[in-house]
Amino acid sequence: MRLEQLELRRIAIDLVVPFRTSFGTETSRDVLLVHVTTDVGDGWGECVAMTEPVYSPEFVDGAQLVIRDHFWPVLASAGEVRAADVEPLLAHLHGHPMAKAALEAALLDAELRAEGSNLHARFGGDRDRVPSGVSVGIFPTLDELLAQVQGYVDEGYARIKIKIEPGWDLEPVRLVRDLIGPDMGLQVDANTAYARTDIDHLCRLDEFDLLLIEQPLPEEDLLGHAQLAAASSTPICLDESIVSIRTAADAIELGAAEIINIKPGRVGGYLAARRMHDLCVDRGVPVWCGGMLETGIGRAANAALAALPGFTLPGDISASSRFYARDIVTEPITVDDGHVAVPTTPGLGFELDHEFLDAITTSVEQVRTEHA
Ligand code: OSB
Ligand code: MG
Repeated sequence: MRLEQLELRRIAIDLVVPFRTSFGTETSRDVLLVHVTTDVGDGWGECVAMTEPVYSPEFVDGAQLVIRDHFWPVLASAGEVRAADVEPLLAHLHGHPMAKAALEAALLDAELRAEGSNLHARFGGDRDRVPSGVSVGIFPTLDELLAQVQGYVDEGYARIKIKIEPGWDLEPVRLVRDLIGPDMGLQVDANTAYARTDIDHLCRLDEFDLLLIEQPLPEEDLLGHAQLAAASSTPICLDESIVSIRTAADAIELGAAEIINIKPGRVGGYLAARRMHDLCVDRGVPVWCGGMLETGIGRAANAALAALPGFTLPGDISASSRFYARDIVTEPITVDDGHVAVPTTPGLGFELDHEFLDAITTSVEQVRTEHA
């Protein structure tokens, strides 16, 4: 394809319930959508960068700038490009995996649509539906937490993940385990809120038969995670730490990652996410697909990724309604019998609801590229 136009569109979309993690509370998302027009058609990608750099160094204004001023000029002047060329063409520009992932996703959407194909077919996942887990935030009271969890159990989710932080761990986990019973999958995510000095404390979670503890320690602390993994009988899963195939391989070898949460935005794109899956399968490490509160664009593509055979644990691929009253796609993801259907519509697997998209658009920036 030859790239003709870049559109950077920002939307404001409210969450149905505030989402609190150890790094802060979100009540709405300011989402950057990347829309590319090429000589074979157009495509859309969603950037998962948040407003503030609290999950990783990226933030949405920075992502927009680096795509517009640094990434797009390289790709637009490269002549014929395929989605698979994005990563190598931008490799000399350090970091910004979420921005790169969004641009690559837009090219992938355009390319697949032009081929009359979709991401599920491209990846070759062997399932047409994937188990759906739900990520539950921190609440002002335990009663509110339990009421939310009960609602998700009633909706049929296949597993529950609750956010923890110092002061909100053993008691909420005990109560949620009692509520959902011994057979339902339960896991916790600390988003780096603990320190190596908390290893003994974190081992007290062992009695609750959790599927995993996600990213308890700071992202750079691979050795601390290895020490915790050796001490704890609950498997340690990394999220924030795993920023590349190399960190994944090293964390596995160190014994710091017994399970890996794969997020396409964090690792630089869906194609890199697929390669990380392949590495983990090769090393015998289970993976699951994480989420970043995506709209229907990102969630559709996540479901196609999660259909690959190494995704043996339920992902954070909840129904659109878990976060949004109305989505920007015409067929928002739903949970049926604890599962989400893997979309097979052309491209990444969604069609936009243009009327709603326009209604919640807060800015549009366009860059045209004239080819000689
Ligand atoms: O750590 O997995 C995380 C959302 C934003 C940033 C980080 C995380 C999360 C979630 C939400 O847990 C998962 C989802 O999108 O359903
Ligand atoms: Mg996480």
